[in-house]
Amino acid sequence: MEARLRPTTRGPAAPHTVILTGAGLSAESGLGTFRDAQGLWSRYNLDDVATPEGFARDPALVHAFYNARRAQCLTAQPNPAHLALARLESAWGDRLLIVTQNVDDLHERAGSLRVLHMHGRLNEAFCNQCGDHWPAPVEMAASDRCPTCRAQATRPAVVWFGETPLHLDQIASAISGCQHFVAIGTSGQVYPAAAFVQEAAAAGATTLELNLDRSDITPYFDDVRRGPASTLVPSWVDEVLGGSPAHGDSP
Ligand code: BV8
Repeated sequence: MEARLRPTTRGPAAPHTVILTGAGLSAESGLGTFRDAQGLWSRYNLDDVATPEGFARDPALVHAFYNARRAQCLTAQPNPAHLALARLESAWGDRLLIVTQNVDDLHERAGSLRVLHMHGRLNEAFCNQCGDHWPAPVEMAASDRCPTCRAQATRPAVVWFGETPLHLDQIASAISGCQHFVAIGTSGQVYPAAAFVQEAAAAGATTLELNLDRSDITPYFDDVRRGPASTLVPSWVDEVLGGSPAHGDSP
């Protein structure tokens, strides 16, 4: 990937850079990843806690799974990787789009404003009856009632396996028009997110992977850098912004 990303055209403010983030970005904030050695899927059965069928079978187990993660999220802090991406956005504005698979709010708490949560958000609740959304309480339970229709049909506003991810049209449009695609801290095992790099490459974008280890999609990237996000991401942002935080390309 060229060291300095510069928009080559002054077209409409479509993002010239799309960044896909995964659980590895929040790992150094203390939030568990899914598929690493001690990952969440080594302690929970995905089918029991991250599918609509699992929720229908045992809502209490699913609420306990998300209540624990929601509580953990409250005490977690954005790490230097989240902060660096917020700095990049303040330099590039709407020429940068972050698409995250993460359901935590660390991007937002670091200051990022343009973030699409394609797998939903831990701090949001949803009513299966009327479709309303509201800020989730830390502890949700099957007996909770929807604040709008009063039905006992509330659930975490996250996208489970077999459910359609959010913002796919906006993501597809951004990827088809971007010049640079970067994936940070994702194992590339969950679709459709795992296919974004191939879509970006087919659209002519340069592709860069920042990850601690090799992922399932490493072979699809032009450039791959290995290391923990909390050091890799800030140094990459410094590099693309011209070497020091003070510099910044105008979008
Ligand atoms: C869909 C919920 C149709 C919220 C999640 C057969 C039947 C049915 C479906 C499928 C099928 N085969 C494939 C599918 C599709 C399925 C899928 O992909 N299954 C997989 C398991 C094969 N996908 C779906 O069902 C999706 N929906 O397909 O609908 C459709 C499709 C297109 C268009 C219309 C309709 C829905 C997927 C969403 C599922 N929900 N989460 C929650 O509980 O969080 S997915 C879950 O995995 C999380 O969201 C997580 O973010 C995501 C991806 O994982 P990663 O973020 O990559 O995390 P992981 O632990 O895997 O990896 C961590 C990485 O970080 C590693 O690479 C590691 O090296 C790195 N790392 C670690 N530490 C660091 C680090 N990197 C840097 N620094 C560090 N310090």
